[in-house]
Amino acid sequence: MIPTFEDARLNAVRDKIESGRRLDFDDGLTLYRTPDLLGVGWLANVVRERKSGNVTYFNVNRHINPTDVCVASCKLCAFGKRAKDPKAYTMSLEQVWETAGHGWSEAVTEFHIVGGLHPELTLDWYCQMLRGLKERFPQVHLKAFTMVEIGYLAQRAKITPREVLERLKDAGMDSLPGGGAEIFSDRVRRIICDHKITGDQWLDIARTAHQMGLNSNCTMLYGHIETEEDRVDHLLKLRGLQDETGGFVTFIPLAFHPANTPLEHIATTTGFADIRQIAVARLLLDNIPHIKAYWIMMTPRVAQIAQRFGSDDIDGTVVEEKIYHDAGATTSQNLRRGELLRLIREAGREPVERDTLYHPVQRVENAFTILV
Ligand code: V47
Repeated sequence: MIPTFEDARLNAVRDKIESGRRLDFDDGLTLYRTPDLLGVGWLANVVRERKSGNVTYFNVNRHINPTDVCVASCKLCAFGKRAKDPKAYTMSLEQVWETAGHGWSEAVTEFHIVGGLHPELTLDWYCQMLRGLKERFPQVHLKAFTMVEIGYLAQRAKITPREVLERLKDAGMDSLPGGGAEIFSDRVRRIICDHKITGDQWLDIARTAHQMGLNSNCTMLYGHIETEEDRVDHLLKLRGLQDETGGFVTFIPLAFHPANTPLEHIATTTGFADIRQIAVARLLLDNIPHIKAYWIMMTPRVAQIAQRFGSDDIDGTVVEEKIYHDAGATTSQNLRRGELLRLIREAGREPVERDTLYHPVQRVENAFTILV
């Protein structure tokens, strides 16, 4: 039975959830503004358990960032560098393929590949990269390129994003990660990422990918200069696109890490805000199957608690992480499979290893089978 809350506004939200009615913009603001975090979390947990029962998903993945050279200079980012910056790097194709196989004894099921907007790397280069990875690691799912990278490749090759997606899909891209969405508000984008595609363009490219049968994730960057209204608007836009396409698999809220960015003066988010964000996402995004608590961003401790506040996924082993660590993250860059299992079990959840599209993975020592 769902309890009665001290904050009467939460009772109205509870009634909607109980009767299967959709939450609206004002409900979203209530969830952000009520001091009753336990109440919000309680409701989110009800929805989470309806969708995923007692299971928390994780995967064994590896991040690969082929280059940090980026023409965009987003104020939110500490990762991107100008081409002439002596600290900038760009891997050769051989280095990408070598990195993919490096430093980890557990067989990964996913490569998560994103990078800067490099002014010289061509669409052909990225296609070769994917083909080389598929040749060497045919069993590994390639979750590659944000909508922002797709938009930039289209602009440079003077073709449409659909054509770019077709070429990459043909070369082995299996799905797309959720990054680069930031916050859809034009006012905020002009300040934090003014050279990036607009929010509408991000949504259009995601729509095109989904229409082509490619799944993707989606994200929201919060904890910078956005308002609560901007966050609700962002989440409802994602929900609207999901109604149309059904192509989003997982939503990942991303807390802004200000260190080493031009927005360094902004305070980092608090645990309260991070946990609330997970819960609000679970409640507003009623049509997106999974909510991921990305441990790299939240710390393993908070990501673990999030498993009782609306999240049903803790991401994966990662191995090497640059975007958050360049922006001051103090978390480790990898977690072994066994550590993920322990975090999940100690939260009272049942761990299930998944592939990128949430098929269960069965392991016998270092080999795996995906149960479709
Ligand atoms: O696109 C960049 C954000 C994203 C900062 O799809 C920053 O499964 C905070 O998208 N502080 C990359 N955030 C991470 C990402 C992601 C992570 C895990 C899983 C998945 C998935 C996607 O991080 C970027 C940008 O939105 N970002 N700089 C920063 N200083």
